[in-house]
Amino acid sequence: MILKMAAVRRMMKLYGLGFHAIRQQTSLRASRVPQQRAFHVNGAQRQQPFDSSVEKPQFPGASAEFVDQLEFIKPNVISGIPIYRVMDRQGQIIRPTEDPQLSKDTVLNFYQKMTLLNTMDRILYESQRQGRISFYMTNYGEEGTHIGSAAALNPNDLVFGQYREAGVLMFRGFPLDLFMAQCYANADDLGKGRQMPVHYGSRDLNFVTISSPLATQLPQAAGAAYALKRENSNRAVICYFGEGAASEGDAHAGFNFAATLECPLIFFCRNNGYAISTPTNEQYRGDGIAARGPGYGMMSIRVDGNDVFAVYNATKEARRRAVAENQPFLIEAMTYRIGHHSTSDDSSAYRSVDEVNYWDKQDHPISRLRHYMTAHGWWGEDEERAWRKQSRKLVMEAFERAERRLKPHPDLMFTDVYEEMNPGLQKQKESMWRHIQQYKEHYPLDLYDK
Ligand SMILES: Cc1ncc(C[n+]2csc(CCOP(=O)(O)OP(=O)(O)O)c2C)c(N)n1
Ligand SMILES: [Mg+2]
Repeated sequence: MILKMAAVRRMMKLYGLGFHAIRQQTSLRASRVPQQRAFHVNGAQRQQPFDSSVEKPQFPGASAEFVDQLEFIKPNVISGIPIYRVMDRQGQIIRPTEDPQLSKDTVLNFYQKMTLLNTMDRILYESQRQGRISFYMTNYGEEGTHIGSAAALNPNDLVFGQYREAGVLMFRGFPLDLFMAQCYANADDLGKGRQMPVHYGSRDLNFVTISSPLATQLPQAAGAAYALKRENSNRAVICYFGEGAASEGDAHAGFNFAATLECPLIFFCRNNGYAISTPTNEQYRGDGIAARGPGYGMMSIRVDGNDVFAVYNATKEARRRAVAENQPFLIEAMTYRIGHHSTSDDSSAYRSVDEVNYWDKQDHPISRLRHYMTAHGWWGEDEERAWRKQSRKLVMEAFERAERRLKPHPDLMFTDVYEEMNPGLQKQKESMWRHIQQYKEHYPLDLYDK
């Protein structure tokens, strides 16, 4: 027995030393180093009487007390997480202290970006319907989540998007011509025409290129946020994703890495009610996405995504604290996808027109902000008419320029993967050119960059 105790003490000493050494080596001392628990083996040396109620659990994986009654934790222990909002549906500020008190110019900019996005969506959606582009995804109804969150960030914060966040990029200053160039896959496209439409990316605007496989961006964002923390850069990462993507295994990996590595990262879930045709009541059983935050040890909040000020306030505070305290935040923005999932979807097959109309007519982020502006005397019918005309003109002109522009040189399909093209790719390139020569009539090369 004495020998055994001595062995345990030696082991603890070893562990203690090891832990200490690791701590000393790293310059990345966690800002919230968990309290090391005192290791007491209660009553080990004690004689009778023995009081089991004073025993404390020593398991390294939990900080908790013992109980002596069998009881399962109910899944709804966290349920009905409230939805933070600043404005009611009529655009009236509910509690004056929550009003972010943004200037008239700032609010007008929010409104103009939200409506410009809406106009761009309409024109590109129609353009796909007319066969001019291959695919499109609209952002209808989610404009408040984009603009409210984008405005709360610093321009050098890094953005990882899913695919329905064009407003974030627009807010950062991505020009209409580049949106169009990407969707038309023309020679001006930053991605050189190699991606499906709406898979935008911009190095200059710190917006990582969209990838199609769902949720890949979550672990990538955790990695990027960890790198930014190591650089002491005072930058944050924001990672957007849908409630459907949150069911992917990668979402778990991203949440857990971000929490354990204490990364300055904002996970921003757009809960728009659907993942293509899968409604939320088939997507999960718990109380949405915000309820998962505490499970990962993450600060979490649920906000009204159709209230641009609520989104702004929540993101601003999450951003401030994420960087100041090196910890991730989870924001679940409740909203509604008014459009079809994409141009490959017909949502009338799985939801009613009445349901869609409710959100379009009665709980829309754009009309809510407009009510607010009107109440302040900042916007009226005349301004609206003039802006509608002007914004449509801007979009149409960019659209016409993009359509006229040449396509990228076909060779570009094979570049940029390796610094030097490897023999496999070289062979594929040659075979492509043989094919093009053979079926010349189907390949109008004069429309491609020389
Ligand atoms: C790994 C993976 N599985 C399936 C798909 C097909 N897919 C594309 S979008 C989508 C729905 C995603 O829904 P959600 O995350 O809620 O985003 P939303 O479209 O509502 O904005 C699915 C299933 C995919 N792209 N990647
Ligand atoms: Mg969704």
